Amino acid sequence: MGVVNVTPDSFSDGGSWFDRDKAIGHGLDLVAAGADVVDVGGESTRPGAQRVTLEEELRRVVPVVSALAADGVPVSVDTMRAEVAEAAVGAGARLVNDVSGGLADPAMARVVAAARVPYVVMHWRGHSHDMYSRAVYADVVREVRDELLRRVDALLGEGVDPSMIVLDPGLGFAKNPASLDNWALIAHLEALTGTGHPVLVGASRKRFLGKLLAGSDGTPRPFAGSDDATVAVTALAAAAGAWCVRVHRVAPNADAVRIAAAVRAARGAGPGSDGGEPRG
Ligand code: PMM
Repeated sequence: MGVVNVTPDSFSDGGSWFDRDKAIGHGLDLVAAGADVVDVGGESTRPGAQRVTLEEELRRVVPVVSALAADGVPVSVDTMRAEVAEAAVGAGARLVNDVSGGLADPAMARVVAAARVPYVVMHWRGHSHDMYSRAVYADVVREVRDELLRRVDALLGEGVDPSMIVLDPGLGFAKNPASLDNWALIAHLEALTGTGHPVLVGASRKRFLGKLLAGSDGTPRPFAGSDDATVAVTALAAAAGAWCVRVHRVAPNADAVRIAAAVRAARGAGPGSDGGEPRG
């Protein structure tokens, strides 16, 4: 999944694709680089971000979704608002990606249930302006899984088809970048893959990577400087069974996904597995 942020202020790509034509061109470039889906968002979720209005989000997102979809691109819409999801699906989006997992807008469940499109339910504890104050965990892996499963139950109760639900640990969202929160979730992805739902991982250019890769004076690595680290996380996540990775630079991550798939296939066919004859 390649990212197109139609925003002036996203932390990871700093407004590069705010212009509509540039956003559309970038989406097409991401597909050429190997993206299976292009995620179009009009609201920045960087730590501390304030919300945009509904009208502004619609104005940013819908024309880009519609142009890319008309070009045959599989488009996902990154939104917490039911009205934006509905308009984007009407404009051709094939997936709804909701960083709030349906918590920000009670109407979202009804919209995705009616649209019958895959729905990414991310772990979320509140809007970006104060999300770090909510990053308090006794056992981050268990709590994230349990909170996501509670969301799944609520969504099923509102008529969402379980086979349409994709789970996402929400790396960087209400996770302390200076703690092991994000790393624990990556290390124990099986807590989510074991639920039977496909899993999406969004590590690309996140603050916790820059923190890990800080210089000797403690200055975090700038966002674009963590692209290689993103590829490393992609390889690990894909090898652990992630269904999708959401990334800014598609080509090297697409390679990493293919490598992980080859390793998984070889593991399945290797000695002692059910997938093939023991060798040697
Ligand atoms: N991260 C961002 C935005 N949308 N969606 C999902 N499903 N998972 C994520 O981790 C995620 C997301 C923030 O990153 P950006 O500002 O670089 O787009």
